[in-house]
Amino acid sequence: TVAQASPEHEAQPFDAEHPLFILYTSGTTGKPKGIIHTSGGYLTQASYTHHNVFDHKPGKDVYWCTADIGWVTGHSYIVYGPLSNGVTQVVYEGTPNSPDEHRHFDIIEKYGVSIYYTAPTLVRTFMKWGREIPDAHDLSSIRLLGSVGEPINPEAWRWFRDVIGGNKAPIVDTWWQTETGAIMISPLPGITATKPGSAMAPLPGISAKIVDDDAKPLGPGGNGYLVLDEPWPAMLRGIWGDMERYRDTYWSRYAEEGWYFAGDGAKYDDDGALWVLGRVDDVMNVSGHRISTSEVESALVNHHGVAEAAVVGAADETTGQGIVAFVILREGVENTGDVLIAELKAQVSTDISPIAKPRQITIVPELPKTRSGKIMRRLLRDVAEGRDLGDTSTLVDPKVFDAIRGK
Ligand code: 7RM
Repeated sequence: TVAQASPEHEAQPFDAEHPLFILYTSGTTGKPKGIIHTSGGYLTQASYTHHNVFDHKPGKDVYWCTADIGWVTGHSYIVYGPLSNGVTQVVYEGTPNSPDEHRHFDIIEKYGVSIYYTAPTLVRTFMKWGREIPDAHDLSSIRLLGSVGEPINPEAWRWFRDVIGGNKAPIVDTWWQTETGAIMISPLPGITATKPGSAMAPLPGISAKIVDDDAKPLGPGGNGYLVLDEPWPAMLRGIWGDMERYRDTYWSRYAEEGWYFAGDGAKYDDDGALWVLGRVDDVMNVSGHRISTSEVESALVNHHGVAEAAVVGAADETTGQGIVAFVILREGVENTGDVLIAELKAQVSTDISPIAKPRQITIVPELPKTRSGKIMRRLLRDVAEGRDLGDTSTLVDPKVFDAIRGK
């Protein structure tokens, strides 16, 4: 118990390669992998990125990373990075709507939170609840916002900056993985000019490329695979108990080049800004056109009535895959049925192209998500293709499927 614990703690030295932790990935795509991290490199990079990406000033800032401590974001940016930098921080566990939807804003106001690091899924939830809620609070202490976990759609980015950031706080959209241990691609506040929805560029010391199947680097507009072509201090050291799977998953695709395969699709825009498009397994193939799920989701959320959208490619006899969308409406928006669905299809058609128009759109009350806010598209594909559900053990709320199927 706490009473029995010693008030003294003497730090112990460890070898740099001493194992630090094994963290199982959330497994949106299948069997979880135990990712191994070690001490020296991981701590160095967690500390360095926490200091620089969040422009953290010890003793001045009040920092709040809203992640679960059991997600890698909690490990690197609640525990190791912040504590190594002498942070003053909010550590909070609980839902954002208990006792009511003001919870996060009450905390920001009460403690004067200056750096707020969260996930796009929560930003969209706040949008759904309406801006009256944050508007009822003094959020002027906020000077920096962060986003992590999935691509942030431009609409949510703008809302985040405007409503939570007082239209002045920079947003750092941080791309990284359990496997990378620390932030790899992100703007640096006050240094990098940002664009809503783009993670912009690799951090100093990090090297990334976007390449095609033949390892050819792609220029602006080309949609390809994100690879890390140089090592980095916090890189994973293996998959616990399965080194063959480790080699196979990350190092076999570009074995000749010796590049790390991240499993994400990405592109550069005409200004050279980097856009992460989501997991490669989530890219759809419609009549030979490669369309990313996040692009279609972003177009749907652009409609004023839509709070959140999840898109999957379901087997289709004529087109190979057909686009199936699940959509949550904003609070107070009336579901006009076919009229609304026609509007949504038209929106995607004009925003992207007629080929990206969903074959089917279903209005649902909830989406199946992991605790880190990632949509379980594998399970939605099961629903769209009429299959029984696979492993649902990493879902926050397995009951959402009754609602989605209208039971
Ligand atoms: C930190 C974390 C990793 C996967 C990754 C991406 C997606 C994370 C962003 C992002 C676009 C971002 N670790 N992802 N951050 N996609 N922009 N800023 O999430 O191991 O749980 O997931 O998450 O697909 O490969 S994780």
